[in-house]
Amino acid sequence: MASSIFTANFLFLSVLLCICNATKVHHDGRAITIDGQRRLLISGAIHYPRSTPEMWPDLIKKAKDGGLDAIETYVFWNAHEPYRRHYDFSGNLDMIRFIKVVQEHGLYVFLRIGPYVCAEWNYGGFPLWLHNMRGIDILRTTNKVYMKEMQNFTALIVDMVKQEKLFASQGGPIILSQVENEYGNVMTSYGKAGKAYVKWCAKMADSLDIGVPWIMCQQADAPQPMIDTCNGFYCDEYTPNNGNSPKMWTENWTGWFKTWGGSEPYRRTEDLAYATARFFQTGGTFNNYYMYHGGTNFGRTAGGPYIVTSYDYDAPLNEYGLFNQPKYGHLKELHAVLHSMEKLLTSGDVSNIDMGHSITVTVYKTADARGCFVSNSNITSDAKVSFEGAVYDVPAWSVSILPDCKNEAYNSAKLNTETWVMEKKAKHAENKPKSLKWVWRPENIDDMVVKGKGDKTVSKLIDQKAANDVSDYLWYMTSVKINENDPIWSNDMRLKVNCTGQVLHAFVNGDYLGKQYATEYGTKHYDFERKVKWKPGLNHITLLSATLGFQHYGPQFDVINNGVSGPVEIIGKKGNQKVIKDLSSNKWSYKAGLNSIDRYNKLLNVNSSEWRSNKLPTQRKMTWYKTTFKAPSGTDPVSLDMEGLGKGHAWVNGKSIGRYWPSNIAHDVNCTKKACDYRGKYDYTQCTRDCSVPSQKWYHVPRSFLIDGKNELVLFEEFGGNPSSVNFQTVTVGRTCGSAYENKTMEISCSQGRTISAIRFASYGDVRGTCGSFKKGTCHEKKDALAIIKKKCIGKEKCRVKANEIVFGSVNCQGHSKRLVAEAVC
Ligand SMILES: *[C@@H]1O[C@H](CO)[C@@H](O)[C@H](O)[C@H]1NC(C)=O
Ligand SMILES: *[C@@H]1O[C@H](CO)[C@@H](O)[C@H](O)[C@H]1NC(C)=O
Ligand SMILES: *[C@@H]1O[C@H](CO)[C@@H](O)[C@H](O)[C@H]1NC(C)=O
Ligand SMILES: *[C@@H]1O[C@H](CO)[C@@H](O)[C@H](O)[C@H]1NC(C)=O
Ligand SMILES: *[C@@H]1O[C@H](CO)[C@@H](O)[C@H](O)[C@H]1NC(C)=O
Ligand SMILES: *[C@@H]1O[C@H](CO)[C@@H](O)[C@H](O)[C@H]1NC(C)=O
Ligand SMILES: CC(=O)N[C@H]1CO[C@H](CO)[C@@H](O)[C@@H]1O
Repeated sequence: MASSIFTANFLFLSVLLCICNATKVHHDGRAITIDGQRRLLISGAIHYPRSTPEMWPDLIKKAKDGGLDAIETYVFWNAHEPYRRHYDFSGNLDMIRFIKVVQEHGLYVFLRIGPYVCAEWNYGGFPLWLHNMRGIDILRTTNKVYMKEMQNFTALIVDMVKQEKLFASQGGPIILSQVENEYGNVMTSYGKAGKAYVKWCAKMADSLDIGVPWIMCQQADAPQPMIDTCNGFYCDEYTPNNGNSPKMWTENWTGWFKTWGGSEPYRRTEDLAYATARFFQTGGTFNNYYMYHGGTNFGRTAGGPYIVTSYDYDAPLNEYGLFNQPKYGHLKELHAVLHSMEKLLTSGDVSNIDMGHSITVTVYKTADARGCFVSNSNITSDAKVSFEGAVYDVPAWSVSILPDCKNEAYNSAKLNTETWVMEKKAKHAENKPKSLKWVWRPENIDDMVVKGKGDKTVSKLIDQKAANDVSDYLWYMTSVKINENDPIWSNDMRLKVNCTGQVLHAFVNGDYLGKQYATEYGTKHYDFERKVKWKPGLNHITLLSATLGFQHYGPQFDVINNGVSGPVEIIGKKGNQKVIKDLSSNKWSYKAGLNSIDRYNKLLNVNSSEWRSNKLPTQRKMTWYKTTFKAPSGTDPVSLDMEGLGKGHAWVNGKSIGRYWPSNIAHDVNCTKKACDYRGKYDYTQCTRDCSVPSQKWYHVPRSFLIDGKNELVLFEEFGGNPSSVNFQTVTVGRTCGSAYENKTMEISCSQGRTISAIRFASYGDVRGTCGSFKKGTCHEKKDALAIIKKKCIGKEKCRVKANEIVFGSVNCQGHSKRLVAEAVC
């Protein structure tokens, strides 16, 4: 009896304790409410495995300074549970530590558990063992085995978070959580089961009793109490599926990802600011930038297939964690203005005035205040908008915000933020290519290509998914007897292999036939076909398939083929007659992986005595290279220049920095020659740069991977390349271009202790051109702007100059906007 009274008391006490510092998160049709207050919330995505724990505090501090209220992250199932019931939450997988760092900075957390996450992440975050479980055909449907596993992982994450009291309902920072992800986009392909699955997800999530709202993004039929939300480049035209759900934008795409063979997509700051401002103008109250910091796909985490190692995403913080200016600064200003209008936007009465020509004025009104938006969605025509006795200059495809309905505090197309042009520098002699001394050794592949010896034999071709993702590589080996009197025998006999894997290498009787790879993003069948000199009798065929990440998106993406899908055929000719010998159901022997990498992508034999220092080979496939180097001095981020290499994987001090493939040249034809026009609906093919150069030549080496003494770089070169131009450089601001419209303040800064060394251009008026190519306009200052800026800025780390006539004298631009522009060298 006594003990049960004690238990009851104890429970009562802990409930009390919880309530004391709990935060109540609810919502109504207007906004998320926190402790009863409607909130305007700005969130940004930072995926913890795409940076390092050492980078987290700085990234989150910058996010907070940029005006964010919350950090959003997915949870990455296949990273945390690489083998069933074997978990990893160490290093950059320490999700709890990440949440606590956000908490320490006083920001909220939006935890998108999924556990399907898409995210251009390998297999969308699903572990391959899940696909291979008995009783599972397809994932993301009402399959009992799948549902049990999905619930098990979701519950595990919820339990871990609850233990640490990290939900807002427990006094923690997590205000929102998400189950599933963009299922609405693909649901019809699952038939009736799709709808049932959504209901089950909602019920399952609800049963976990987390005390904060759950979200299902892109899910028009999300059952209550799940909140349906919008993802996309624009969400102004979106309405949630329930009058009691606020208008929330869970993925506001700040840019786009890059693919091998692709150029660099980017999204203009003016357009991103327009989309965000329009969203709040049209009643939005929660916005999450996807991504705020994109980061790096370390190890084999890149999805795909064909996503590159950098996941920079043109986000406000670049891959290295530095400001992506002007995006970061221009959004920071927007956030400050929006936050100043929180009460109006979440509680005010709304009225819209259609001014024609795609111009709309929106007025928010409470008993004691008014705030206005003036949007010009016209793609071509700048507008002078007359409203309540004043005239506003609203450029095409822009939104002006007047927090008091009188003064323009912000316009999405008028940049008052500097533009940084980043540079890579090899500042120290020790980081120049010549100072690196290389050793090498071959990967021993004789067992496979000569002996045809694998670990497992099956009488069919298997998909690479069957190998449980222990490696990028799967060897397929078989032998075939052909005699000179076979009907197929002739002197024109070919080997033909039908593939869905991303890269195929083929060998016959130990001789290399060549390689082939898919040239486009997405899984495409391709045929490898080569003439072969067969020998009478037994011939050994060895195929090596290499994946570049498993499909991460699409209807039933989880069953899309990857590997040697077949058929594998020998094609001969008798006269004009084609004769085919199909080897697809031969006895095939399999081996997954390389000898020198374990199933966690860790290096083996780094210190083996096989390393050779003589006659460094180049263009030799399946070759290991090793060198030591000194870390570049200072604290600037470090980047590895891989020019000259083919394709492979790189490790620094045993830590993977990801797949490399600098020999893959961006084939695009779409590179925007001039500055890309921000006006009009953006899609990711619209603005790209860096065509006809390697899709990715630079690879981020986090500072925390480096030590003071000798560092070790190890490369596995799959295609063959030349490491002799590899070198380490640091990433810094090379030039900066300040910009400020009339009466605003222009700031230019070099950051990280560097000072402004020269001013290349300065003018106040209707300046033309862009950073690097500025020209004075038809109206400009009378005083010597260049001399004024030089005097104020040279030798300083940062300088601020007011854009007005007191400083530059009177300038008559006949009603056109004036701005101060300067280009500085750091
Ligand atoms: C997950 O499944 C294991 C058995 O495989 C079980 O021991 C564990 O309790 C389950 N975890 C949760 C959170 O349901
Ligand atoms: C854009 O503005 C021009 C000039 O005012 C006008 O002729 C045109 O109809 C407008 N377009 C739209 C779509 O409103
Ligand atoms: C490869 O096999 C697939 C499936 O059988 C077939 O559709 C395709 O036409 C074949 N060849 C190529 C080049 O895609
Ligand atoms: C290789 O040898 C070096 C120097 O002896 C040592 O510091 C390092 O830990 C070794 N690495 C491995 C993976 O054994
Ligand atoms: C080039 O742009 C066009 C039109 O936007 C698009 O359809 C095409 O896919 C783009 N090509 C590439 C390689 O991105
Ligand atoms: C800038 O300030 C001056 C002086 O206060 C004022 O006359 C002018 O209208 C302002 N210009 C703008 C664009 O706000
Ligand atoms: C909501 C939304 O805008 N979804 C879009 C996301 O992006 C894909 C690819 O560009 C579009 O097909 C969707 O319509």
